[in-house]
Amino acid sequence: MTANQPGQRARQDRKRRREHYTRLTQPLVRDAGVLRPASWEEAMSRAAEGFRRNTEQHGPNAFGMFSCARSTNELNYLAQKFTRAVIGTNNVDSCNRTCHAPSVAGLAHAFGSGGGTSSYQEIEDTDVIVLWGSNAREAHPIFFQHVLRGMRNGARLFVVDPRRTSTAQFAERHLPLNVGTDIPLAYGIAREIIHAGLANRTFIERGTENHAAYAAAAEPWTLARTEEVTGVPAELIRELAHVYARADRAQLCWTLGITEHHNGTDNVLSLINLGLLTGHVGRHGAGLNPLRGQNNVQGGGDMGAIPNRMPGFQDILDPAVREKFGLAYGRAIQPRYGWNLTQMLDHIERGDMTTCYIIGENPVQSEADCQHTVKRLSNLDHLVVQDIFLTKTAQLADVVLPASAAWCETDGTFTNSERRVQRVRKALNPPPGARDDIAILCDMARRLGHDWRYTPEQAWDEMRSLAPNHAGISWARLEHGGIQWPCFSEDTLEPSYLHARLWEEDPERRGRPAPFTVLEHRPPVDELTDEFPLRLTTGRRLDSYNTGVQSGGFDSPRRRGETLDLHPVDAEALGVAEGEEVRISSRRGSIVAPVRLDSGLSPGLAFMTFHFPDEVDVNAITIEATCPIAGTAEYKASAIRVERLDPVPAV
Ligand SMILES: Nc1nc2c(c(=O)[nH]1)N[C@H]1C(S)=C(S)[C@@H](COP(=O)(O)OP(=O)(O)OC[C@H]3O[C@@H](n4cnc5c(=O)[nH]c(N)nc54)[C@H](O)[C@@H]3O)O[C@H]1N2
Ligand SMILES: Nc1nc2c(c(=O)[nH]1)N[C@H]1C(S)=C(S)[C@@H](COP(=O)(O)OP(=O)(O)OC[C@H]3O[C@@H](n4cnc5c(=O)[nH]c(N)nc54)[C@H](O)[C@@H]3O)O[C@H]1N2
Ligand SMILES: [Mo]
Repeated sequence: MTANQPGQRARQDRKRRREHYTRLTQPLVRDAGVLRPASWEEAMSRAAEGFRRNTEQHGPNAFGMFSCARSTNELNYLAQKFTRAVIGTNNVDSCNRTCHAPSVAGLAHAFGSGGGTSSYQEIEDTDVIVLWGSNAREAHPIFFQHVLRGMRNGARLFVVDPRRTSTAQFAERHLPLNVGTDIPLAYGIAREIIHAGLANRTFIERGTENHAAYAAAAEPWTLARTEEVTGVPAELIRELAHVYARADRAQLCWTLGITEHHNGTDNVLSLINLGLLTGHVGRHGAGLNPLRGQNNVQGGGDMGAIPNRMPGFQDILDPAVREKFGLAYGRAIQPRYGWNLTQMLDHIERGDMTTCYIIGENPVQSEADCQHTVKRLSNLDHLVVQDIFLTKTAQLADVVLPASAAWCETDGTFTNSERRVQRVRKALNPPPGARDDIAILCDMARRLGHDWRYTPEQAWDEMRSLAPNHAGISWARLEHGGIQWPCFSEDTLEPSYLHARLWEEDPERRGRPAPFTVLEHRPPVDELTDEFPLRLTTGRRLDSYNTGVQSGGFDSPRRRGETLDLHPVDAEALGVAEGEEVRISSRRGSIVAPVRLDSGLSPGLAFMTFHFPDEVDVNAITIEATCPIAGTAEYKASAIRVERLDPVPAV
């Protein structure tokens, strides 16, 4: 090997990546099994014709829309309208399904609406911050700045995570629980609060119901039993219980460590129970907050790009809601929930969904058990993918449409995790040949007989005329800064936090109480056995983004590629060294990756990302067990076996 070979290889790697990550600038259509360049006219007419053919032959429910959580509110509004008014089905969803759908379902169950309850300012004004199943320093670095400011103002930080993450390193206490034991831990904390007389009687009496049944269900979870099941020392559980309950104001924030489980919604409800028990909701500085994932996944759901809600979180099963939208859209809204993304994939497999329009999603690399996803998508009669790159998903399409990148090449709005709607403005022209997401969608609607001509602002104004909780947020107002929903009129603002009503003395003004939910502990589906003895959890690193489509083409000084992170004790038992490539197998399949040692893990626990699927396809081994309420997969708990590639021969 000559001295400059490694450098040459790195340069070749970079060149290969840059070529692979060249933006899409020309539509593609499939002929004789191969994607070839086409004119916009040809590609659009093929795309529209395929939708028409399939819905005529099989009815509107044969169509599914995957909408884009990276694109604007205005695109998401029009994508759901396209699905409901042009095609006539409620089958519209987005990556929220893989992510925070359990948070939305849990919050809606407890409080009637699915948004986080506080503002970022309140994170700075609070006394205790609990980050539960969240690696905010790496995955929510902007939010984490508010956490740091809160700490500078005196807040105490607790982190609940199986790994000692970089977030945990900032905390006063880190509770390293076993994967999938969040419900027992929440129960153990609750029981301690109840027995220490620290529950908030006023709030429980005014704002909640079902407390007695909940307290009874918590009773078996003594500190000793909770320690045994969760692996967290009893003293730490007791301390968190006392600090959280005694605080004047506390914020409980969670992310995917809670939601990406086969019982994700139950996990969310177990945290909501803690907020209800202590009255840490409905007041300034006290709240229950999922930190949302993609830049506009909150907005996508708010805009109705979900199968059960119209824009503004209005329930499709409410006849008055359907009537209002039916009149406005000139087409009756189906009186049933559509299929969510997980269900759509099932129906594609069964053959009763035959066509999909995927705008800015890469399910081939993001869905659990992705070999299965490829098989399913290949079953479609007609697949249209609208993206900024030629993804693995786009490579399966019949028509590929090159789009502009919402965050810098279009005008519109995004909504962040504190429900704040903010303007985004076009700063760059899209590459020649790419077209704006909304312009493409309007063209598609026109080809299917609907004379759509929307500027982003017109789409927004139509949306807020139909969604009372957004009615007061005009673009003119947004010139002066972001506005949180709910905002009912153009000359008022609501408090920055939700559900103050639950504290009202007058029962009339209080409205529906928030219920405690009794929950059962059900361990991860993928069982640990002698054959698959290690627990694999998957997640993120600061330097990369999701399936790597948007980050993989650029160098980062911190990036080291995919690794299998192991505790040194496990590595020693397996006889593997740092950097050594190993085979990682689950009940779904096998992949190969180099080992990295991380003493922040517990023995028995391994970690990988899903940022480099072109090199190491982690979702080939994750399990597709899903939460029956929210449809989210258990990305956070697979059972694996690790083997050396070149076992040392026995002597
Ligand atoms: N840099 C970067 N930032 C991102 C993204 C990215 O790819 N890169 N993606 C964005 C998206 S789409 C999302 S949804 C968010 C996700 O943001 P996060 O949810 O913070 O990210 P993850 O790393 O997936 O998971 C968080 C933590 O859950 C822990 N965990 C695993 N199992 C359990 C368990 O059983 N219980 C508990 N309590 N914790 C557990 C993991 O150890 C991990 O540290 O990040 C967003 N921000
Ligand atoms: N193993 C494992 N798998 C996971 C997870 C995990 O923790 N572990 N997390 C899950 C989670 S939380 C999520 S959110 C999903 C993410 O799953 P996906 O959303 O499928 O994955 P991304 O890589 O974020 O893909 C985003 C796509 O949008 C395109 N895009 C970006 N901007 C625009 C735009 O303005 N317009 C258009 N038309 N396209 C655009 C990008 O090019 C890219 O192809 O992955 C899930 N998969
Ligand atoms: Mo996400």
